[in-house]
Amino acid sequence: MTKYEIQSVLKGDGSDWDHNREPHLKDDQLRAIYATMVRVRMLNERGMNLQRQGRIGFYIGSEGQEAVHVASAAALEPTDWWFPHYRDPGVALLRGATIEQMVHQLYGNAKDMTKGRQMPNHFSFKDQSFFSISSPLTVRVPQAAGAAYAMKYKRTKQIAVSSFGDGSSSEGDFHVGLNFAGVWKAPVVFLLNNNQYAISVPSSMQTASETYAQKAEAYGFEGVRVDGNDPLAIYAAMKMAADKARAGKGPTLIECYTFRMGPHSSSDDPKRYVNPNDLTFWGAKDPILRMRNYLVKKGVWNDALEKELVERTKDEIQKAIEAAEATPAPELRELVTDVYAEVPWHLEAELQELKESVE
Ligand SMILES: Cc1ncc(C[n+]2csc(CCOP(=O)(O)OP(=O)(O)O)c2C)c(N)n1
Repeated sequence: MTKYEIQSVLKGDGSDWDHNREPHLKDDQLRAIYATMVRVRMLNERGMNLQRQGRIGFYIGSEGQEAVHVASAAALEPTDWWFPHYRDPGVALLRGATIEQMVHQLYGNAKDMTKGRQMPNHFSFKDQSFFSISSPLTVRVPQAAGAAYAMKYKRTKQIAVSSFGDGSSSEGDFHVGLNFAGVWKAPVVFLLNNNQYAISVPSSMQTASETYAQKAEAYGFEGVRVDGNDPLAIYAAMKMAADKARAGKGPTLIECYTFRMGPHSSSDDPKRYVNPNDLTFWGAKDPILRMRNYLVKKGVWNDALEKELVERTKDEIQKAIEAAEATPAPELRELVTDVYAEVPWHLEAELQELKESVE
């Protein structure tokens, strides 16, 4: 295998695989990865519909890229800090966050953990070591590098993961974060979701390098390139990188080569720039389909389990929407009381004005 060749375990539609490279996961772990990817896909479908119906303002999904974040998270300890891309809800779900918590956030209501002060989909789950999602791209790279250095300094044995897209690698923060992590051997993994687009800008216009993985070399650490539609290959790459980071051997950059099967967000129309042949090609490599075929062939999944998962998730999403729609908006007053213990007179006056205008 050449240095930046794409690493894979699954072959074709997933019903065959490379037995020498297969990571040895317990049946429960395999089922959890698969179920989480399905839950993410179902939440995406419903979330996009809610936006189209005018019930929420914005949605951003991860169709076709579920394996990148879910299989990676499965290779970590639940206390390892995840500095998320906006396409990563599965990390929090795998670690025990609920769909209901996510749906409250989509509605920006009083039970939204961000109290309506973030865009929909910009979750934050402290209990799941899932850092607050920032709208400005790539800030999560130096954040994760710095947090990882703190973990090393305090000898906590945790690691940090920074997850972001190919377009994000054009920001200065990418270079600042990778450089810092390389110099200080910070226990961090950089997970680059190369879905081949940054909104409408194709990857070919994003970099002159042949791969993203090779960029790690300039900062003195290893880069690997993985099939982003192969949960087993992603798990194996993240496990290797996490073990290495925990052993004090520094960072790794993992490039997951995949394709964005949906729009960038609810504000985008990819029909204007994505070639439909690409969708057909990548649709056949759907990570959920491949994982299901693998699990069925191994005898750990079947139609009855599939039906139960789909029905349960449908019900969970429906109940979450009903709960979110029955929850009032956050208290206006908290806009200032969350910042000031004693509200200054001029903000009190502004608050009064705001209340009158809302009423
Ligand atoms: C600093 C900054 N610049 C621009 C934007 C606008 N913007 C939001 S998403 C996006 C594309 C990001 O592409 P990529 O990093 O490849 O991630 P993807 O959405 O493809 O997963 C851009 C340019 C932003 N949010 N922040």
